[in-house]
Amino acid sequence: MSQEPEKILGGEICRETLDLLAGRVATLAGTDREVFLYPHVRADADALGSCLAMQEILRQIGVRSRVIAEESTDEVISFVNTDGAVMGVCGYDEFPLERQAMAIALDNSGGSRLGKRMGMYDSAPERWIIDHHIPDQPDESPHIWRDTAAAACCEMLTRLGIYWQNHFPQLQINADCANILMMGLLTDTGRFLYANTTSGSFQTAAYLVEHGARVADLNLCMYDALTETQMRLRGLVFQRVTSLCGGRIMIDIVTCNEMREYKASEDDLSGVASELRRVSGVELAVMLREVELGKYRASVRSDDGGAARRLALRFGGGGHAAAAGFSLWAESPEDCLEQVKAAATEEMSCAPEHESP
Ligand SMILES: [Mn+2]
Repeated sequence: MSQEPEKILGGEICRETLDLLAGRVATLAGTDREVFLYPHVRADADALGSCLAMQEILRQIGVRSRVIAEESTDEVISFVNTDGAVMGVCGYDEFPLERQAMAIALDNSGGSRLGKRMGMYDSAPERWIIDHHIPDQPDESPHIWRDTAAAACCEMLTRLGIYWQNHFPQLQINADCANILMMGLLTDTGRFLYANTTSGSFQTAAYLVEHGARVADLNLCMYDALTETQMRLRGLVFQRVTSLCGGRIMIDIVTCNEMREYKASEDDLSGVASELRRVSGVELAVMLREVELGKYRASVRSDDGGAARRLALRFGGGGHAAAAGFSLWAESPEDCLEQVKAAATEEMSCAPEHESP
C-alpha cells in the first residue's frame, strides 16, 4: 500500500475519504440498490460531467446509479450533445426512492443548490458530497471530499477514477468518460484561461486527451457554435452595459420581455458576464436577468481576489472567488439594478456617482 499516491495528476486526493466511499459503493455491486447522483440546479458541464463520469465509473464496478437533474431531460441532454457521451440523465419525479441506497451531491454541497430535489437527497440512507466550491460552513462529515484548489469537479473525478483502480482493477477511464470529464474541465477553467487553472488542470487535460477526450469537437460544440440569438443578445448587452467606478465595474440587466423578444432561453446569457470581465480595467462584472415577475438572478465574475463571491454573499448567494451567483427579489428591473449597483460600488469601495455613459 506504500505505493499509493498522495497526489494524482498534480492534485491532492483524500485517501481516507475515497477508501471509505469505495468500500461503501462496493457493497452495492450486483444488487438492485442504487446510487443517486445529484448535480446542482441549472446543471452546467462540470456538474453534469462529474455526475456522468461517476455513473460510468459505478457502471464499470457493477453498481447501479442514476443522475437526477433538476431540469428536464431534454434541456440537460441538449447541453451534453457530444456524440454518445450521454449515459442516462433523467428527470427527478419518476424514481423509486426505496432503491436509493446512497446519494452523492457532485459539484455542490446539497442544501438549496439541489432545489426541489433537496428532500430526495436528504432522505437517502447515506449522503456524500464531492465538491470544489468554498463551503458556507466548515465540513464535519467524513462523507465529504472537498478540494477548493481543484479547478473543476471533473478534475477531482479524474483523480478518483485513477485512485479507485487500486480498489477496482477493472476500472478504466474510457474515451466517453474522458470526453465528458474534459467537458467539465474546459468549462470551469474557461478553456484553461481562468485564474483557477493550475498545472494540475493541464496534467488532467493531458491524461484525458491520452484517454480519448476530443478537445476540438468539444470546443466546436460548446464554444464556437454561437447561435444567432446569442449573438444578438450579446449585441444588446454590449451596447448598453453600464460602466461604474471609472470602468472597474460593468453591469447590465436583461428583462423577461427582452428574453421573449429575442426568443432567448436562460442558457443564451451564459458566458456574457465573463465576456464583460474581459474588458480592460473591469474588475467586477455582473449580468442580471429577470427570471419571473419580481425575481432576478445574477452571474458575477471578478479576478481571484474574491470580489465576485463577496458580492454574491451580500445577497445570500455563493460560488467561487472569481465566479459566483445569487438571486434576489426586487420591485422592478430598475430597482434590481439599483440595489446591485449600490452593493457593487460599496464592495469595490468607490463612489456610485462616477457612472458612465
Ligand atoms: Mn464546478
